[in-house]
Amino acid sequence: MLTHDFVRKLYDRPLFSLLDEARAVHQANHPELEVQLCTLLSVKTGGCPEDCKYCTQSSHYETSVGPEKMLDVDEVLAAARRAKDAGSTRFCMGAAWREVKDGPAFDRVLSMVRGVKSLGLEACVTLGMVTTDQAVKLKEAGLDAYNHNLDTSRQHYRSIISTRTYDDRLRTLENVRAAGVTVCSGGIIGMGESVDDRCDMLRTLANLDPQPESVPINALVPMEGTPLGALPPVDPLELVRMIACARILMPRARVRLSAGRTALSREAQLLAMYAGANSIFYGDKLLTTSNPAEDGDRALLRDAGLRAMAG
Ligand code: SAM
Ligand code: DTB
Ligand code: SF4
Repeated sequence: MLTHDFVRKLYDRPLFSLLDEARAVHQANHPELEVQLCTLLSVKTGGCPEDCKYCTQSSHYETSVGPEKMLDVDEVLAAARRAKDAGSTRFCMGAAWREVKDGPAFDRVLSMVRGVKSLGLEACVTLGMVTTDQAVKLKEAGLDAYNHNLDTSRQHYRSIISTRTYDDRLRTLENVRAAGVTVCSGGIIGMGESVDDRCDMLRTLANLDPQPESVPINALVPMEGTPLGALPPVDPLELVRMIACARILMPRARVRLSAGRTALSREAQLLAMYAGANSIFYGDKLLTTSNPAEDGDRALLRDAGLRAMAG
């Protein structure tokens, strides 16, 4: 088991020494110069009963995002087809739910998963808490991965979300694992947490057995109307440190440079990829916020001699 002290010493290393090690681990485990492109779609937006302080979709805050109807399967599959044609190999569907409830809405998600799989894409969903039975149904529909982020440390979690606990979060990850679906779990930096909080989150993720196959590292996108809407932007070098640590601690995982790229220079994004990020969200929208344009991302990879992962 990794200790907090070990992770903290890694995080505090001189930047170049941290980068050297991250690069070596990356090359040993992911020798191909490849970045996976994933497209996100919010299939049920807004009106969420949870109170995550960063989120536009929580019904607790007045934001520009209101509750919307769930999308139809056909609309979702049309978007998935566009994503595939544009070069994505993974399609991630999000719903602003506290938890999955059995019934027509969940059945619709199962149809979406079957449809996305029939297009030859990896399918991922993020739907809040799930039971093992529900995760088994998702697995049977063909789901590859379930995203459920720890977001931050156990300690800091309490000041970010009051409507559920860290243990609820860990239980869902166990249920997903028990159903044989791969785990996608990471977090956000820039929410007023300390470096110890960041290290604690990394330690918890890396000590999961088996480790998550996919680790998204988000930089907070401060959204108007949310309690964290006025926080200052994170220093891109902090994001690079976080990614380098994730790469070293979870050598086989796909580390995803996730929300917050619109505030990063091309150079900062490439440094994050050098440090071990080998996936980005592709397409000009995340769930409710904007993401860099596709042509700029293609140019970025091309200029650096990186390839988009083939389907
Ligand atoms: N409702 C589901 C849940 O929370 O598990 C799924 C959707 S939720 C929007 C997925 C993840 O997006 C969150 O766990 C959080 O890490 C990330 N996220 C949401 N809003 C964000 C923001 N403003 N900035 C950065 N990351 C954000
Ligand atoms: C993750 O860690 N980041 C993605 C994905 N998992 C679902 C979501 C980012 C959302 C950013 C805020 C928004 O667009 O609403
Ligand atoms: Fe709801 Fe997920 Fe947003 Fe939290 S992060 S308010 S659970 S949609």
